[in-house]
Amino acid sequence: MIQLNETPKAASAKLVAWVKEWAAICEPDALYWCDGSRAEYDRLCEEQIKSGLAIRLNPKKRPNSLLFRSDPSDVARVEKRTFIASEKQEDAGPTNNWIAPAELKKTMLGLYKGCMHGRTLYVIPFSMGPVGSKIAKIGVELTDSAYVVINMIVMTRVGTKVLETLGNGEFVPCVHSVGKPLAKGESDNGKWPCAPMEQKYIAHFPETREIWSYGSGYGGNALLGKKCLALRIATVQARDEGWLAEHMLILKLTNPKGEVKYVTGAFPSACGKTNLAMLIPTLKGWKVETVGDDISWMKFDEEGRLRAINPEAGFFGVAPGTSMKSNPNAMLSCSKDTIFTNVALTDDGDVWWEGIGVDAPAHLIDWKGNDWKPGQVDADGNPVKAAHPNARFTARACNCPAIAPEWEDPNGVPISAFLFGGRRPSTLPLIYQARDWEHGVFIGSTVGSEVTAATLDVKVGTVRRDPFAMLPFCGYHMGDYFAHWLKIGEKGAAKGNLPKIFCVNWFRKNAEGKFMWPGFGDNSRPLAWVFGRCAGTADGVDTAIGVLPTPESIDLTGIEDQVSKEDLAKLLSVDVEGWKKELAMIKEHYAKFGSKLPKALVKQLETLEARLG
Ligand code: SAT
Ligand code: MN
Repeated sequence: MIQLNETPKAASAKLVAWVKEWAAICEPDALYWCDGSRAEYDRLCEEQIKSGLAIRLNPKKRPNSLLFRSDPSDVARVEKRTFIASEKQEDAGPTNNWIAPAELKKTMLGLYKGCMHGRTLYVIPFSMGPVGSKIAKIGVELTDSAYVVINMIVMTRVGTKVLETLGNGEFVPCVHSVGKPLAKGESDNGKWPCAPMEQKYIAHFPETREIWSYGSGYGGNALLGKKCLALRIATVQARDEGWLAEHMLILKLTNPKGEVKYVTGAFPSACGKTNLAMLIPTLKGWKVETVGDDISWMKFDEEGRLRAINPEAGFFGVAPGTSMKSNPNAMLSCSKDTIFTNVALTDDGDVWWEGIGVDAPAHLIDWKGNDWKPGQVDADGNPVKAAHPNARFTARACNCPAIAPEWEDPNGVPISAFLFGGRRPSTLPLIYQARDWEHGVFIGSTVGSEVTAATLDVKVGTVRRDPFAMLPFCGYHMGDYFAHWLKIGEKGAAKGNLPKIFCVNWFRKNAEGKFMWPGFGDNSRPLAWVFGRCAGTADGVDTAIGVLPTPESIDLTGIEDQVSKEDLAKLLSVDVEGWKKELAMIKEHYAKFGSKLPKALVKQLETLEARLG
């Protein structure tokens, strides 16, 4: 093995020894310590282009941007190959896959042995959160994928400064390999390297805070700072240390008087979370700015307020459906300095995807690298998509026009409200407020969303329960996680500065199956109510399910022709029959957690049942 650069002076003996140990297992041809510099990023991009794995997009259209096409078998996070390997199965709980850590390590070490033949082992020191922030955490990822390195440079803070901050301190060790060793003289030949499905493992060892990933090069399977560290491992750390690691956007809301509140929100996938984080209000005088679009880490400050940081530095956004209409700020974020994966390529070297807001040109190269024309169908007569539905853009947060100036404040921003939401065509009102923290935890624990596409093994149209939008992201037993949320409430109650909790639903449909609420920028209207409730200026009425806005307290100025008074009344009413069905579904959902389901939540359920009459 050759070492391509010097071991950084700031690297601790412990870190160096750990790197050495893994190099001996994986047997790479070369070892390289990443410094996170621009020159390094550019060099790695050039290497990827030369090796045929990436295409440079037309710099006049998409400056400094690349397109990658993954293997068709490696296009998304694979939940069925994701494991929480706690010592006891019970600690992983009913929502996680489990294998005993010793057994899993044995299997994976067998795979790791010699897995980096013909490749370079990159060492990526990274910080989740502003370097040096008290809320931030440091990880070190070992990977044999240069694609992972450049994505980590965009999505996290990488480099020597991280090592200097780390010193001799603790880091989360993250090991990753694409699982495709090369024979002597063999190269990838422009083909995305990965291992077959049954050899893919995304493994978390919560007790030892380790992450081992093998066989996939895509997204959350491979960029280990994101879901693996910032959620699955961080939830365990947060439980032990008394803070919150959540799958939440963070937005800054400014009212016409210039007053500011920060709001976080948890939504299952396909509910427009990134759109909400970057929303452009239609309500005059209001402003939304982005602090984060996916993950929020929150710790109490001295005043008992939860302060949040976005542990990430970029957006790993779903491209299809993103347009100048649905999310102009996301479109502008990926207008330059962006890594695209599995989108379509235009003849003039730009990108295209379904729902980009402009018609497809007469010819494209699709995400599989094949010629594509509009209206093309496969052998079964189904339309062929030009971009994969989970095609992504990896864009720098600093390129987002709506990024809040304080998004990198190491102290975080004080949170006034939590939103929980899902895609619910019936029953759930547009918005309501929890009566108190415990009720809010009940709402979070019962989040559900309609399954819209064949993305999961669940039938389209059914409601999939996704508590706190954390179903695949909680590193321990979900029942204990609910208990942790209740404990945070007890801890925060004394100082009286706990965020208020709300449930939102932009997706209610009428009898004709049409959306009753326009959504997008008009979601600023319920947000204004949230602001008002936090400021003590907005009216609400206590109902069986929680506090609903009075119809007058939702500002419809300018959209009176889109939302009638009757529609608004319906959007803000309690559908007792629907809620009775909902109760039955919640009971079924809760049954999964057995004796770990906190008593306080059982009581919430009973209270709701009694209030519905
Ligand atoms: O692939 S990621 O985990 O980064 C995104 C997602 O699937 O939620
Ligand atoms: Mn997410």
